[in-house]
Amino acid sequence: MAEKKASKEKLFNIRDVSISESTIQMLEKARRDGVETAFDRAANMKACPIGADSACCKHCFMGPCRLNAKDPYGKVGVCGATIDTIMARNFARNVVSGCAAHTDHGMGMLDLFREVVNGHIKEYEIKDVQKLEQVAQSVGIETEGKTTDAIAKELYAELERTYTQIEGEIPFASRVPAKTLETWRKFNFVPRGAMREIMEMMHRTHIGVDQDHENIAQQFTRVALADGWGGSLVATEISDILYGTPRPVAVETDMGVLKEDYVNIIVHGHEPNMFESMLVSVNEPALVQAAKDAGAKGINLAGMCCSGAEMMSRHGVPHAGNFMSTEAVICTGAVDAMIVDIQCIKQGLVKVGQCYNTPIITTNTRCHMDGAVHIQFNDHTPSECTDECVIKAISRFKNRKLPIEIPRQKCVGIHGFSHEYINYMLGGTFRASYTPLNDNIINGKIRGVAGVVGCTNPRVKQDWVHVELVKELIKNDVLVVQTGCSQVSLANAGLLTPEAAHLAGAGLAEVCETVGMPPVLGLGSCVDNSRILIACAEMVKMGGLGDSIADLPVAGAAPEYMSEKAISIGHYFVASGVYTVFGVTFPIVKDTKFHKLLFNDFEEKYGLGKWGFHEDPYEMARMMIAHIDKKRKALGIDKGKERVMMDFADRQAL
Ligand code: NFS
Repeated sequence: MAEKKASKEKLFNIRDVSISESTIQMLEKARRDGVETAFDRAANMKACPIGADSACCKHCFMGPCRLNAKDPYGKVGVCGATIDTIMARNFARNVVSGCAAHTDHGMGMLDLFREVVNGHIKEYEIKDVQKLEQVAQSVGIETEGKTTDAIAKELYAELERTYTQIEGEIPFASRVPAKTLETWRKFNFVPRGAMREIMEMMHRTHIGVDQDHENIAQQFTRVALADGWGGSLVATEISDILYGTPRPVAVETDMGVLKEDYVNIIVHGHEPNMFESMLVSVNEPALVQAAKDAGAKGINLAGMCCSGAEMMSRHGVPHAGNFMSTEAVICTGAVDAMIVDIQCIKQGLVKVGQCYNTPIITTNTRCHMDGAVHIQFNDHTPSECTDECVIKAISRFKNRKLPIEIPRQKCVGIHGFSHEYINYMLGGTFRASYTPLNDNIINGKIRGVAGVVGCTNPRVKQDWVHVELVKELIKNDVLVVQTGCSQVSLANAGLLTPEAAHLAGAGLAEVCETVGMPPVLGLGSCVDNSRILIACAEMVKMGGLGDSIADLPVAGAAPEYMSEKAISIGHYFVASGVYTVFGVTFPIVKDTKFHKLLFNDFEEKYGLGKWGFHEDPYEMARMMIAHIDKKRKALGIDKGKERVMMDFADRQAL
């Protein structure tokens, strides 16, 4: 049977699934070595068409019930649930899961902060006092004349409300532009505390509770906002306070950052704590000596996925690749240990690790994997775990037996554009503000700003949709801000450099050349999407571009998304006022009331943003640019430009 099954395995053309040359090279090697990756599994696993449309319900055991997407109102579930109820409930649970991931991460950061502030943890400290004061002031804490310690304690108590508060508004609601907040209050969208919102959403999606898609959407909007302006923003701000706010730094990316004659350690995951401690361990003289004694030139540390994006932004740690390259990188044979914490960690890594004798080490209580080695990380004694991981890697280096093949691809880009730095960069030390950005948008040199973020997904050609979309946007004078795997796609394509300005339209290129910045700005990890929210809030505050985030000429996209976290992020952008376009697939049936709600009514009825969907990057760009132009027109800044911008059709014609 097994042989028969193997002969049925579909072989795909490797060049069709990725544009990352290093990943392609490793997928070819994997095939030669008989190793399977998520690309193989995706080719051999047809997505369930009913599930893909979100037309099935399995929340009770009278079902699962399957509706017909071609005739959405022709049938209901056993309980009588309509297609709109079923899709809204499924979507709500996606948002809950995504929000829970980010808020739990943020709460972990807050736990660490509390222990540092109370003096129970000595290995970490408050590194960025200025940021601490700014964040404290942003939630109304008086900082004048107070010690750092006192401010930190007050801030901790205040931010804990983000999670545990039962009534009222989350603390960072104070940073939302007044008009946007007013809209949220009107429609009951303001989160109280994340735990309460998640609990209520899980309750309301139980059989026989909330059966009105619009009412369900009211609650999942609160949940999503508890992520963006709550858990994610707390994660970003506390990380900056403890580890330092990122500033631009040149970083090497792609698999060429691995070094054959070094002990190579890859950290892949999402929380910065373990990675920060790993950075200390790999520089520990005794461990460096141990590596040398084993015959290595030293220890080489690289990141992957989101914590990798965070560490490259904050400390310039090299980055080996994004989500769809995590199995491929092990096929180099050069990875002496892959150390993971939480989120986006494929279980398939364990098997690939076994094929190349690379230990996959889990470190977090929330994420164990069958077949992986577990070395528990503890914030109170961080080096115990990370030192042991390094020792494991050194011993694997000593016992390397398989041939090593490291792809040559390597790119240097500039990363680490926090929202604070964008301020400084555009305004200078003495007049740090978003005014120059707003001015350049008003005068038309910059047409608008787009956030392009999110995962890579084996259902589409890895990196290709990200890269083509971003190129199209900058060509049309749209400044692009990025996070997460998408940022890595563009970094590997060489677009995070000031030199990439030549790919931008004349207006954007001029601004980039004057300031010396890339046309594509990397802001960090996925929780750092909160930096984009704050940048939007600052743009509103500076004036000239309307009163709410929904007035801004901005748009967002996650063109290769795959996770529920991405759905939560997408919805908090929509609910904050941003038109947000997703690619790959969308869990919804067209021509339904729920579809109209997400893709139209959030903008028309509530005056916020709305969802968009397209698989094609050029069409996505066209949709986003059309939206930006619509907002420019509404602001009355569409006329009076010295230069007529070439529109998408003209460029296509060329
Ligand atoms: Ni964000 Fe996607 Fe994962 Fe990061 Fe990458 S896959 S939603 S980008 S690593 S979280």
